[in-house]
Amino acid sequence: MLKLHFAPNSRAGRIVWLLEELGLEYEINKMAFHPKDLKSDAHRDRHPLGRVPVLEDGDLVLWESGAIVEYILERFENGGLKPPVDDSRWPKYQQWFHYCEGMVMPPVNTIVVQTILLPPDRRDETALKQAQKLLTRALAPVDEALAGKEYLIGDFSAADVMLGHACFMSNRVGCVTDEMTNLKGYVERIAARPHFQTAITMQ
Ligand SMILES: N[C@@H](CCC(=O)N[C@@H](CS)C(=O)NCC(=O)O)C(=O)O
Repeated sequence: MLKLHFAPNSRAGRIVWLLEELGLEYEINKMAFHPKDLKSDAHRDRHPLGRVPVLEDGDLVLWESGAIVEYILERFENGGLKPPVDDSRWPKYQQWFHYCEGMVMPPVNTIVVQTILLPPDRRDETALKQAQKLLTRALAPVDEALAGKEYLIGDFSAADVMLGHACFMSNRVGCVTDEMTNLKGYVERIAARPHFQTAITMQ
């Protein structure tokens, strides 16, 4: 059975969300979002940087949330969450899927580090402001693309599992502005999905 190594309030939520949307069975190893678990020898054996998510399937140990999502869709079932390569929606599906880790999550990481993870005396206001500016800029095209659409490529897809989760996190850190009305509505739609709720509230 698939085994997901998980910590709360992390990208591992994406994988729980996907597995739940697809109705797949899985086991879960719940760890604390804390070095005592994530940097333990046992977890470093699974992931060289001691990060989550990590998926185990038999002898395979796989990390990087995007790669895990693709693996599950290709190996198990895609439940219509990924358009085929000859579908006209496929290129944009790819674009938004990769925009998540490529452009949106780097400034989200910096904001989380500079507002939560670092002790107040080690925080850097300039780095924080720069990341907030970068994130707001990176979200603008997502807001634009969502005009008249419920989800990134129209119907719900695994691009929403990746980038929708990142937009939810961006909203949490206060970077989805009131002017981004399409994106606000999108984050609300994502948050209202029952399987997303299961994932985001998991501790
Ligand atoms: N690009 C990686 C990022 C993995 C990552 O940085 N995960 C964070 C949680 S969201 C983590 O494990 N952080 C713990 C740490 O940095 O010590 C992915 O998409 O899986």
